[in-house]
Amino acid sequence: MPTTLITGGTVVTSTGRSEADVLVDGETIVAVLAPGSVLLGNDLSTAVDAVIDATGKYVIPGGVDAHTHMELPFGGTAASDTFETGTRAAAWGGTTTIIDFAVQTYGQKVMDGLAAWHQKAEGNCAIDYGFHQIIGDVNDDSLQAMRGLLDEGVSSFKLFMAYPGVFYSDDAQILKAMQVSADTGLMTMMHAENGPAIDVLAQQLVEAGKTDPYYHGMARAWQMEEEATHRAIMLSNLTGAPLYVVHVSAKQAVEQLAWARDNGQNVFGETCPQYLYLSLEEQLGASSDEWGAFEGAKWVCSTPLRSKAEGHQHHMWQSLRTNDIQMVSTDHCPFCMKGQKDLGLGDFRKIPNGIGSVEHRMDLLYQGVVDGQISLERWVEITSTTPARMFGLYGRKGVIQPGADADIVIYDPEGHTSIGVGKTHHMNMDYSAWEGFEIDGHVDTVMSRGKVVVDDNQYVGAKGDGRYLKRGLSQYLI
Ligand code: DUC
Ligand code: ZN
Ligand code: ZN
Repeated sequence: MPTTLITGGTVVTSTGRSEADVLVDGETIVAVLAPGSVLLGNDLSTAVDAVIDATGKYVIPGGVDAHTHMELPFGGTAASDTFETGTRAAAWGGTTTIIDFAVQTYGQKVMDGLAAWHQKAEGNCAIDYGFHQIIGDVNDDSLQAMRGLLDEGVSSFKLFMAYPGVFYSDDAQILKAMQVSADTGLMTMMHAENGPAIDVLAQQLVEAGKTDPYYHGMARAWQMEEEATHRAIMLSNLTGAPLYVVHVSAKQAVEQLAWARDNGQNVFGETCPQYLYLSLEEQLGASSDEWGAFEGAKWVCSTPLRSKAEGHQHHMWQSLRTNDIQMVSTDHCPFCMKGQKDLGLGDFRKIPNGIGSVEHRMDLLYQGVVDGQISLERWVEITSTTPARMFGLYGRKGVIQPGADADIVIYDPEGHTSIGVGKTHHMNMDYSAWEGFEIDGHVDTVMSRGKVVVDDNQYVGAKGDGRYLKRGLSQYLI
């Protein structure tokens, strides 16, 4: 197996940084050494097959994006990134692992849903991938099948308190699924918004002629998120199920999570770049010659963007610092404006929900380091180490240490990244939700299990490089 030495860089992990060389043998990191180490009389740089000079750069574990939706059928269409295009875009941005959501639809068997996801992904991915399981139909058969998920390497399942008639579970179904979660250790992941109440508000808005994309966020008010988050916490408290709330956007929902954690509950939360950087006010102000106010559809996602005046974004950065929120995923669910988002012209309820960010998460969060919001180590922790540990991948992923998979990103703090279509954009979308964002940093080199897949602004990997990851239980629970 080829050997590679990464020299001269600053190795950054969640616990610190040091000047060190990293030795890779085949797919694995075998040593982290003092710079210029001589091993058994050999100058290592002459003994290896390849040397990568990382002088002046950060050497970090590859990003782990624990929330993506490649090819998800949703809102009358399907997410526009395939596993091939989406994982390649992820690699471009320094993410070397995704955990995507396999779907059990209403009436379908859980294991059939999982098998369908394997079929979509196998042989197509640029980077390693795992699956969570969406349970879209909680019934006796699914509850039984869930007990077999861990054997399949799936240690988490997601329920929806939103989307009645699609993925929605009522409280009785949630309670039963959480009992299985408490019994097995599978993590319950929750989309926490009160869907039935939201649907009433949305209908009232449309009937009042308020059909623009902005009203999507008005219908999905923060009270809907706070209430559902609280309900999920109490059901988790009652059953003893570990709970992970996805795409937290409202500061009041964070307060619920912090309260539960302070009470000693195994409750966790993720946020996404859109809830750190984007706002409802910007969506309201969005307008273009092509789309008019429908321009705002570019940022229709659920949970929705929140008001800057109400301080949600500020609170979210603060929560990342204080660990009230533990990690950042993307909820990557891309749709094109033409032929997809435009299904909702004249009725915001028909706009497919989702934003594409899998390519930009590492850069966007690094900008938080530059802006003084988080430390370098915390950047690595919330984008790589914690996601790996939360979902049973730590040791292989999320860290630079001997024995770990050689998923390594060389990040140049002196580099620059201009985000946008025609600049850095490899996601299969006809627009970027991040158009115009300028990042003081750059992903230079990306290694996936020892193979360089991105180098000097070139993609040099191949479809099928990525392998399925069987995951264990969350390492926050054992
Ligand atoms: N939210 C989105 O924005 N898209 C996909 C599903 C979800 O919950
Ligand atoms: Zn969701
Ligand atoms: Zn999602």
